[in-house]
Amino acid sequence: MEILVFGAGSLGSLVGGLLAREHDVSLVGRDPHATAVNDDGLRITGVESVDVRPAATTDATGTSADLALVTVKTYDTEAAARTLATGDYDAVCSLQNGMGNEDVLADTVDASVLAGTATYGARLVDPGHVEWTGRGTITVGAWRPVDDATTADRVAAAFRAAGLDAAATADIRTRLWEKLAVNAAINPVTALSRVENGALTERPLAALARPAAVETAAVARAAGTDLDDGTARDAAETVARETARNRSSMLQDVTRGRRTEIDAINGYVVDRAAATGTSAPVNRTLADLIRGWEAGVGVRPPGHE
Ligand code: KPL
Repeated sequence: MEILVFGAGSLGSLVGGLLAREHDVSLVGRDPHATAVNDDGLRITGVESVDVRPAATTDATGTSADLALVTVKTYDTEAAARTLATGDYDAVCSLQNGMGNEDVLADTVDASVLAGTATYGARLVDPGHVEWTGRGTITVGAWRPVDDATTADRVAAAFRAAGLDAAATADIRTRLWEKLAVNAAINPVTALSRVENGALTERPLAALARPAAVETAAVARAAGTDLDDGTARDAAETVARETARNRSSMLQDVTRGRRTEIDAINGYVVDRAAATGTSAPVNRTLADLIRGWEAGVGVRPPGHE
């Protein structure tokens, strides 16, 4: 399968690199990473060591592929969708954190749109080198058309053919809320405490991460998605354990002084709570702390105060 991975950061490089063992993969990323991959290939170390030679570019305008995987940060989804709209893809699949990405893709790109969740842990070490810090799973499902199970099955099978742990589901909307609970629990707490994911399996941080996940499940139910507290809590704990040595993407963002995905994660939970007449005080506190940090270091864009 021809696969374009739009967003060769940590997760995109890891997933794209693993897929390149079996498929014809092109990474879309920034320099110097894209040039290093083109010149010397992509090196994956950690859970497994893999050396592959996917193509890499900084500009995906007008390209075509069977599948475009979107792995950019949530605040870059609109720009990615506009670029993808200039090309030709049978299917586009978001593997991003947070909520709202699929609607942006479906509104802009003329292709089948899939939603996906990924719990793999990854860290970009150097240009051309990504560390695989935790085994995970990938789940994909039809977003538009809502009943396009064939495309979801085909994409999951392509992932599995390359050795990834992947499955298709008919209930991707519930899975997205479950993954949101995982990110709402893990990302801001690890970023604020500057710890690896595994620290959230123990006190004192477990006592903060757990209610963030449970609160997200309550908001999901208020918004019409049947996610129970235990499922959300167990999902967050399982991912924290299985990616114990990973530095979450939000911790990597704050360490590098970059904007985070807080608005699409805990910020989204708070917004949906307000819209459905519930409250989410733990998520609000975590969102406010991260937003305060972003404002303090000057990475919060105007209009997002
Ligand atoms: O999605 C992640 C992230 O860091 O953004 C998890 C799965 C929590 C891995 O760290």
